[in-house]
Amino acid sequence: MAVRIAPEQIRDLEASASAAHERDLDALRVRLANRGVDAESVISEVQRFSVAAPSWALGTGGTRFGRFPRGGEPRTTEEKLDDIAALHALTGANATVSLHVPWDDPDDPDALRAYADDIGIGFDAMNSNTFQDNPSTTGSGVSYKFGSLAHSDPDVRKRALEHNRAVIDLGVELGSTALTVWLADGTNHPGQANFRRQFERVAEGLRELHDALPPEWELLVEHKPYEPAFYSTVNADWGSSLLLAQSAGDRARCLVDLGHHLPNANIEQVVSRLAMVGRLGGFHFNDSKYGDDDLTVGSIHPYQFFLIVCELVEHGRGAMPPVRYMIDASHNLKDPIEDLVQATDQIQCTIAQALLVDRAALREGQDANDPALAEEVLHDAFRSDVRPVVAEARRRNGAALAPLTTFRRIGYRAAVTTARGDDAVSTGL
Ligand code: LRH
Ligand code: MN
Repeated sequence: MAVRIAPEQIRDLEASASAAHERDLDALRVRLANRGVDAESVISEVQRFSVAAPSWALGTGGTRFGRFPRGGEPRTTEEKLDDIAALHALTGANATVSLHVPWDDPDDPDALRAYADDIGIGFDAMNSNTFQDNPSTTGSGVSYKFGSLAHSDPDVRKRALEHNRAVIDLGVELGSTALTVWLADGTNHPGQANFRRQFERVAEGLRELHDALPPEWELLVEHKPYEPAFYSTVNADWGSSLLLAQSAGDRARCLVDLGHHLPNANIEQVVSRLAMVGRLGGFHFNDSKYGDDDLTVGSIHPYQFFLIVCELVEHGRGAMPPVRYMIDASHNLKDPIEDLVQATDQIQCTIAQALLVDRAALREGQDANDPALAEEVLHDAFRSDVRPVVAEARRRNGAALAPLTTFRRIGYRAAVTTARGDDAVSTGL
């Protein structure tokens, strides 16, 4: 029996916090008005925003050194949708899920779509998987050990294309309109493979996939510098990804996973470049300290995340541009839903801060070569406590003022652990 979180339940639990919220909101409304900012425009833009939840991050993540499942994890794709519906009830900003095949491999796509419709969850980009051997994707005699679309063996490449096309077919049945292709393809040893031949094989494969896209669909290519390959990766950086998207076709764009950049990379500039040439397709939001750590959004580099969102608002002429926003995280220690609540809250707050940037004053500082002034303009926005307008946006979406506290007070995890069992473990990373 699925556990649902109803808007009335949230309202009743948060009734005592409503007066304080109104006071904080009124005070912020005045402060913003003094800066020429209409709080209503910020509230409605935050209300409008939604970020897809990853189906592979509703269980406990782990590393090669260990995994500490907590029980009560979703055992089926339906139960993952239940958890995303609970998340969305609290944030008002996670109306879609991004599935990963074959970690999600529904027997009856129509039934799954009907189930999702019932609970108000849609399907964002589908993710294929040619980085693990799996009977349903490789079958016998084929392995992705030495790559997939880049593999020297045409049978392996053929199999990888078949899998991607099958993922598109499933997505069509579910109402999705995008395929994300992240390839682990690369090498561990100098000389192991020819860089150019590998790249050309991948480019050819992506062109074939692009040309097989149903109408309205788009192809997202996701770059990553290393892991699991530790000497070279075919689609290692934004430059390689842009070349692959441009050679694949008009409906191919680049997906930027924030954790897929070498230390000190200027990710906000990467975003600006891809947006400038019309090839920015979407994001996997997370944060990192060292490698592809898949930590909570904005938990390590909040100012960098703010600068990235400022580039998006700039590109969107004062609003978030219509690209695909998704979270891609792995929860080794935190409750998966709590981590996704915090990630979504951080994204909502950062959007509100970016909307406070006085872009005319910033331009003035830039044109006058006055870096101190330009920086002050950014700091003014970044140092603004926007939580009241974000809470109000959630409240108007029928969601929670304080989603994490309310999630705990509702006792959702305990309820689903009773329903699913202590040993229930989810598919995914
Ligand atoms: C690769 C990646 C990719 C997914 C996987 C779950 O590191 O970011 O987006 O396929 O994580
Ligand atoms: Mn990713």
